[in-house]
Amino acid sequence: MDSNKVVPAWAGALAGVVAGAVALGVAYVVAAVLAPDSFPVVAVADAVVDLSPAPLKDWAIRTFGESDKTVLVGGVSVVLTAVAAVIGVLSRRSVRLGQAGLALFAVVGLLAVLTRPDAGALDGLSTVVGALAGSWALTLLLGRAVTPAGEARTDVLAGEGSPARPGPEEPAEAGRPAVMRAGAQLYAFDRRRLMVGVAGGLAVAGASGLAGQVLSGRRVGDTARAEIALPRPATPAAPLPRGADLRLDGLSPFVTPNKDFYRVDTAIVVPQVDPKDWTLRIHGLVDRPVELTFDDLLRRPLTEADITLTCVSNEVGGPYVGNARWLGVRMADVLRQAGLRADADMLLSTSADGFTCGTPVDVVMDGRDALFAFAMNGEALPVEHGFPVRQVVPGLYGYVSATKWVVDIKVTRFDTDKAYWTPRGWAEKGPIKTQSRIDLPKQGQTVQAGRTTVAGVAWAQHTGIEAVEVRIDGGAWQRARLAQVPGPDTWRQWALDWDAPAGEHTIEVRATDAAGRTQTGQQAPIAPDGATGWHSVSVRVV
Ligand SMILES: Nc1nc2c(c(=O)[nH]1)N[C@H]1C(S)=C(S)[C@@H](COP(=O)(O)O)O[C@H]1N2
Ligand SMILES: [Mo]
Repeated sequence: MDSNKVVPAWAGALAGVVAGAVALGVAYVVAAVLAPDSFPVVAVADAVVDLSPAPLKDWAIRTFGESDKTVLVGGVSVVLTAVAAVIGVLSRRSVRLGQAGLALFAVVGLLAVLTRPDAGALDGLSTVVGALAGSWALTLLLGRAVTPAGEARTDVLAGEGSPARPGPEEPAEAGRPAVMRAGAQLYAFDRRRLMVGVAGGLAVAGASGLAGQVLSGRRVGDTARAEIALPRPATPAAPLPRGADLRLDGLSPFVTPNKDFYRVDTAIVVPQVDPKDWTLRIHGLVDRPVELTFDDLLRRPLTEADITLTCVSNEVGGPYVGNARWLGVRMADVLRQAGLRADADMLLSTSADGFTCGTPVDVVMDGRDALFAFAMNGEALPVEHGFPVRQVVPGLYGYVSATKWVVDIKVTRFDTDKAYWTPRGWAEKGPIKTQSRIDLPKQGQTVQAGRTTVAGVAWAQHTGIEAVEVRIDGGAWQRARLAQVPGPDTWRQWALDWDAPAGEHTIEVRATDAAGRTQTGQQAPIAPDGATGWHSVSVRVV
């Protein structure tokens, strides 16, 4: 039946959008039960992340920061809504056409879902069931959009009983809806019936969305996490020196609370890994492949260490750095058990969601506290920080070392394998560059004239910070006082008292590492291997 002329375009678009909402709501609840990242919107967003060129990704991280994922999912949703509206408008001509549009959509969703590295056999189900629900809703809604408007006058009918065939329409006039005919029947647009259908569709979409939300609220990671009793470490961390935290208002605390710890990853939906099912497989260039369960890991001699993690995407003065006390097993112990071959120079670690890091073997084996960590600041790893197990390697940026939800280590060579970020324009190896940051005063702050404190943090992981200097308005460098540190693997707080005169002032900072190397003032962008330059803030003193 051709409802093209009788159903206005806006009503078609509305039907399309509501049908789309039903499709997504149903897909969401099915995905919540089966596998949360099989939700097609998430899978498509994931595919966008993986396929988009590095500069675009960097721009997104810079522009949207930690809300980049929200923005992306929002963007995908806007596109989906627009396409659903178009499908609805087309469906007025033929419901088949609309169904074909939906099917095409489902194929795109399915492709995104099934090409995920961790895709399971059932993962396509949410997309398929969602598309069927959407198609059903669309047919129902368009059926409701028209209503019989009495018998057609027989004298204009070409032939009784002939298949439904569009006839000439009677144009809409004020107060009288357009009608059309199918066989002997005249049809008119029925706004009221459509709206009742729309309300019903929205109710279905809302209810299934809500159900999906409730179901995905209690995920296996969260429940399993609460049940873990942390064993005592064989090698505890040295007690924190008294003066490790200067406790200044506005200065980053020495230990970053888990809830404030920065998060950077490619996962749109946080992988939910049950420690009961978790294993870590170590294979490749080894004498004896090893497979560990979570219990195996907990039974080994444990090491606890304070380590500051840094992201290569951290701009000078940026927030993607945090310090925590980690508990885990030394990677070197496990690798020695496997027996590394002499030609191996890279550990290609893979996460439960298919992300990979390439970590230099020599760094992990040189005696530093490179860990398979399962606890952070005295609690089991938060799910978004890699529960049940992640890597932490002092001195290397996260993208080459800190694999969260780690499940597999292939011992290999840099000339054989490429990790996730390497073909995307980032350096193969990522040692952390020495940096320092001014936490207070803040950029643009108005400060009272007189004695005030300038303070911040500096880091040069696994070498340590030996000095921090500050200068005002390009003047002489002045030594800041340094807080104590437990070792070379954490950041170090610093502070300087400043007798601030009225006016506009610029404060700059630079650090020198324990090997005597002073941080360069030369500015470099974050790609390919980390930003350089001195952090500066401008303040107004009154
Ligand atoms: N599975 C997985 N692990 C990952 C990443 C990722 O995208 N996926 N990102 C890495 C990067 S770039 C950084 S900086 C750190 C950040 O760890 P955090 O989120 O716990 O702070 O995790 C690393 N581990
Ligand atoms: Mo990172």
